[in-house]
Amino acid sequence: MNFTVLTLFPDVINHYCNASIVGRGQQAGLLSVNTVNPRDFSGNKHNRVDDTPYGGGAGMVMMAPPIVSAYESLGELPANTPVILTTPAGPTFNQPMAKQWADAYSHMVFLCGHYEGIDARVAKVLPNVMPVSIGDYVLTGGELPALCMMDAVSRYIPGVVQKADSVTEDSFSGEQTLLEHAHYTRPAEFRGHAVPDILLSGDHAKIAAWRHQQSVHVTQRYRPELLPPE
Ligand code: 6GU
Repeated sequence: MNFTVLTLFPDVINHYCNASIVGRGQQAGLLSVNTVNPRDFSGNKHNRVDDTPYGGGAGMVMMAPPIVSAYESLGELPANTPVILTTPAGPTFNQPMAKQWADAYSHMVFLCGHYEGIDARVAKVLPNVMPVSIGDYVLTGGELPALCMMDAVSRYIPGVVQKADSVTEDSFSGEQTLLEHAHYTRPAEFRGHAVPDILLSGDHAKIAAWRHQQSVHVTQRYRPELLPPE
């Protein structure tokens, strides 16, 4: 998978993507993350990439020409390559989308919005533009959403996550619609809190049943709407 991020803050993207599991995936050649800065395509002496909104109102709007020029600098991309436009005004990203994108695409472009938004003509001019939000709150820019989505997609690229089970067992992964049970590791006792005995019992059937019951409890408490109807 090749990710290209159009962003005014390439350092933010690269710092995260060069660390941890996504960084290791890049080192292993399983994925790549590249950034292009629309500011380098401003076409004006002051490197301006935003302007006041037609019709008036608060804030600034990202101009279309620098973004479209930045995109065109990428050259030929696979025909189905999506351009994910990060915006609170879109459908909400979820786990099935992460899986589907990982399966469907070899290249994805993320366009990180800033200021009040992006000139609407960008979505008319670029191919395969899909607005996507990461939830019902407003962020100052699209870098964190792009990172969230790339991270979630990366986990579905074979080899990126060490143990295949840890992807399919996760909450929201399709085979599992409950929240995850609690996890414990050494030490067996910490500040008066012991690890539940059953986890030390070696009885795998009992452990599986206990974990399931824990999952139901956690889901009941925090996300009851995820529980199947009675
Ligand atoms: Cl994708 N962008 C911004 N700026 N804010 C958001 C978002 C995206 N998703 C939720 N809030």
